[in-house]
Amino acid sequence: MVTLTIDNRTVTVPEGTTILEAARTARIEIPTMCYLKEINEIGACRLCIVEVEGQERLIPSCNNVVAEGMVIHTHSPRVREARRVNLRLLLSQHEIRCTKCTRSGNCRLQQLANDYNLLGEHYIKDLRNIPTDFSNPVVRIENRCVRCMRCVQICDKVQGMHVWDLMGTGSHTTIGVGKYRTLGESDCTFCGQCVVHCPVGGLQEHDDTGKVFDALADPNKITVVQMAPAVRVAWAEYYHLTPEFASAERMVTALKQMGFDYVFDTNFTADLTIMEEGSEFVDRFTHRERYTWPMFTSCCPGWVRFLKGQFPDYTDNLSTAKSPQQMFGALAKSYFAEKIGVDPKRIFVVSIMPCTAKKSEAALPTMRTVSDDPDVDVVLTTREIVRMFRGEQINPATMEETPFDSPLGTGTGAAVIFGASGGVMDAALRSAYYLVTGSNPDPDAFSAIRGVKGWKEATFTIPKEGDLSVAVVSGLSNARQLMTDLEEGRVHYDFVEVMACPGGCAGGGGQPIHDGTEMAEARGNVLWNIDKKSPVRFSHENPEIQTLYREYLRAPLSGRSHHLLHTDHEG
Ligand code: HC0
Ligand code: SF4
Repeated sequence: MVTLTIDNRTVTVPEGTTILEAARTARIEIPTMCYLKEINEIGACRLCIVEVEGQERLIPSCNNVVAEGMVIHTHSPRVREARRVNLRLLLSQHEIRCTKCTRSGNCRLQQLANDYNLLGEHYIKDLRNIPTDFSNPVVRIENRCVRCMRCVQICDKVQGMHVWDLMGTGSHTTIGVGKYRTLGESDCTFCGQCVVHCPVGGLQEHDDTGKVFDALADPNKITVVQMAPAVRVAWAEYYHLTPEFASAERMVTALKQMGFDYVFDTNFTADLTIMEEGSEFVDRFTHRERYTWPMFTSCCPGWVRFLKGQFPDYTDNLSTAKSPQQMFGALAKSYFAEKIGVDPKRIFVVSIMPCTAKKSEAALPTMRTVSDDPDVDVVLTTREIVRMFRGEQINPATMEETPFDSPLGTGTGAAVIFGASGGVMDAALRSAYYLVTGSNPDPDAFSAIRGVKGWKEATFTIPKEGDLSVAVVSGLSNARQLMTDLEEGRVHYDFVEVMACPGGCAGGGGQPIHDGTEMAEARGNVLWNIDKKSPVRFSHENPEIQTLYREYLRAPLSGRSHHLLHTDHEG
């Protein structure tokens, strides 16, 4: 252990601890912009500089480790003045138009400029003239970038995709898409992890709120909205509400007030996904020789794009089940349109997702099942819907609860856990067990695969069928390792769930941004708790799903189910 003094306090920490982390153990906050623990410790922003007695130069605290007897000052006059200079340098390359930036009010640079009283000063104005590419779900705005390198490092170290790279030299150094491609031409999966780790507004989702306002104002459109599992445990972070108060049903009221004609739940089609994907798995498992193994889940578009791009020989291993988002769109424009007796062309489907990649999934040419229009017309992130609420002066925190509409509005505990890593697998196993044995397992029988660990594995015994070996992976670096290990025969599984975002959709790229704080675990725990308290915890017991099969689809994997709910992953 090493003992040192920080701001007149004695601190004892393990050897090798950085000064920044040592200060944090004593609850001394040192400002940073670029720092992400164990991911980006490069001292790029120079805001975390501190003064060490006996050393002439100020040093960054994020990448210098403690030494016995050090005496450190984190907020001395020298430090403060140097920090102001470094902040000015950052501001000099940043387009200071906070009123038109989506991160206004949630921007580290804006906050520090305020805290260090730097507003109103004049900075260099000759910003680069690089046009913004609005053709993808992830949008990079050059003149807001502060070269903190977080996006590069997240993409390299956590997602293993190496999409972003340093470009140019000297004062022209910036961040761009490696190998001088456009983002659309690159391997980007649009997971949005770079967006949620950007400290300023240099990266954001493609804003689609205008299209939704237009549809809401169009008297010929019947507007139908679905809400993803993980959105319900994140929207209220903007309003500082407790998870108990911040229910999905309060969101329903707000969406109704906004003018949506029908508010439905993606949980409904998450249960349907289990019926289709679970049946598919049982079919594959009982005819093992016809298929290549393992079977992969197919509901995360970041993962699907990754697999098709990086390991295309494994595309057939993907379940043919569409994601719940896309099943919902296809059913809203078929089953539901028939039920209310309207032309599907009049139905405008909006998704609220924790995800940026869902925007590209909805735009796939294969996701136009019902007509030549997309089955899902617009995908909004959690951030976008909250912006819309704000613009309309709608505050869900002040609202009563309203139930979801029927018939696409009922979900079980098995559905809500889709939003957490391990949830899709857990829900699928609950129903696969039932399909094989005719009786329900303990709903918590598969809890070994829960939690945010990046790669989990377990073996479960299904009576009559034998042992089932499963893996649950989140984060694309882990997915790449999984694929390499599968290819090289180091691991063998029957069924694998992969989610592109660490911790699953709860930590998705479209979720509220808490600079430098990972939220997937806390949000995921709320989802698991909702499941625990749900009166129904098996997808096959969802009464609206049972009605859907009785009235319309007939059975899982029927001809109609195949047409509406499955895809060959071409395109
Ligand atoms: Fe997810 Fe989904 S769980 S991918 O993360 O399967 O976006 O929440 O909506 O579609 O249900 C995202 C979340 C979904 C889908 C569901 C799945
Ligand atoms: Fe989107 Fe969820 Fe996949 Fe992340 S894990 S890319 S939020 S579907």
